Amino acid sequence: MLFKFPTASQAREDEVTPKDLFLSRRSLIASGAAALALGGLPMGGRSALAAAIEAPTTIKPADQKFDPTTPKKSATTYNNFYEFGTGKSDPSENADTLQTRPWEVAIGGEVARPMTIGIEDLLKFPMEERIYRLRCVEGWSMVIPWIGFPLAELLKRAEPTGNAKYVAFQTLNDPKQMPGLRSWVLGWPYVEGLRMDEAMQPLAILAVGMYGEEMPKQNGAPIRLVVPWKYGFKSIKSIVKITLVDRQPPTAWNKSQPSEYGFYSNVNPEVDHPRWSQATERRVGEFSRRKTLPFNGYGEEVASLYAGMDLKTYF
Ligand SMILES: Nc1nc2c(c(=O)[nH]1)N[C@H]1C(S)=C(S)[C@@H](COP(=O)(O)O)O[C@H]1N2
Ligand SMILES: [Mo]
Repeated sequence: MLFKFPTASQAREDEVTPKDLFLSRRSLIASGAAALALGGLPMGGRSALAAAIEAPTTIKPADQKFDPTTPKKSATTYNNFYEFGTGKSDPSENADTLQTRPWEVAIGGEVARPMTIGIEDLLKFPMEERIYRLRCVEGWSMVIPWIGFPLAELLKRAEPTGNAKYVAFQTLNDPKQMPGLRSWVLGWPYVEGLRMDEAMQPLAILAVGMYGEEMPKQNGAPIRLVVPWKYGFKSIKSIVKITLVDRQPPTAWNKSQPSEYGFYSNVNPEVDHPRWSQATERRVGEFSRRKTLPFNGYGEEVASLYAGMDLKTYF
């Protein structure tokens, strides 16, 4: 399967509508997976298509076979993005004030090549579709077809130094665009962090789209992290800053409730959150609950990162 990602800088202004500016997608008829991900797909202008980036698609077969993809409508109207309010429908109702162009991500700290990279250049990374489970610590989950590229690819470009042991992420912090910042819900800006080896794990992606389309604002446009083996709150949205550091960085939920939210936050059915059992989960759109899997089902790929660690202590 091929995706086409025309970017604003590649498309001629007079040939495209704003909707075309981001991405269009070739039909997916070549694959049986098509039916899962097909939605209303915007068609790109001619030049946009000509200049598009083509990339092979990776789909996790296990997810595809046993887990139906969550309807796009649910994944884009049932959100946590507290910068736009704490209700599940608040982000989809309020996030239109987020300005996603121009957008830059600053990468610095323990790197040989600090840089500021614009969204147009971020869109030039080879894109893949990854169907991942997203497990929220509140007890619900979704299966979402993300479009993005491994975080490791961006980090490598900045050339981490030997002192880079962790990666710190920061969300945009603009009360004019984000009404939720006017009240103290969390200490703003939203920040998150990963250990360096977690950040380099190829399952950890920076996502710029979902369901074959540009990332909706409520889901963290224009670029957000997706770390599928960790609780959803680690997957920080609308990132403006990435800093490589030598010490474990503060994280938004850990700062606000350290007894409830640890730094690692690997999905673990055996370690309950003080207020919510983590043993089972409800897929958004389904009624019955299913068993939560260790590392959210990605143990084969990531369990070795935590060999020898007591996951009850390092929750
Ligand atoms: N900046 C920011 N990122 C965030 C959040 C947030 O409130 N602010 N919520 C987190 C939580 S709790 C979850 S479960 C996921 C939800 O992602 P989704 O809305 O795309 O499903 O985003 C995470 N990223
Ligand atoms: Mo969450």
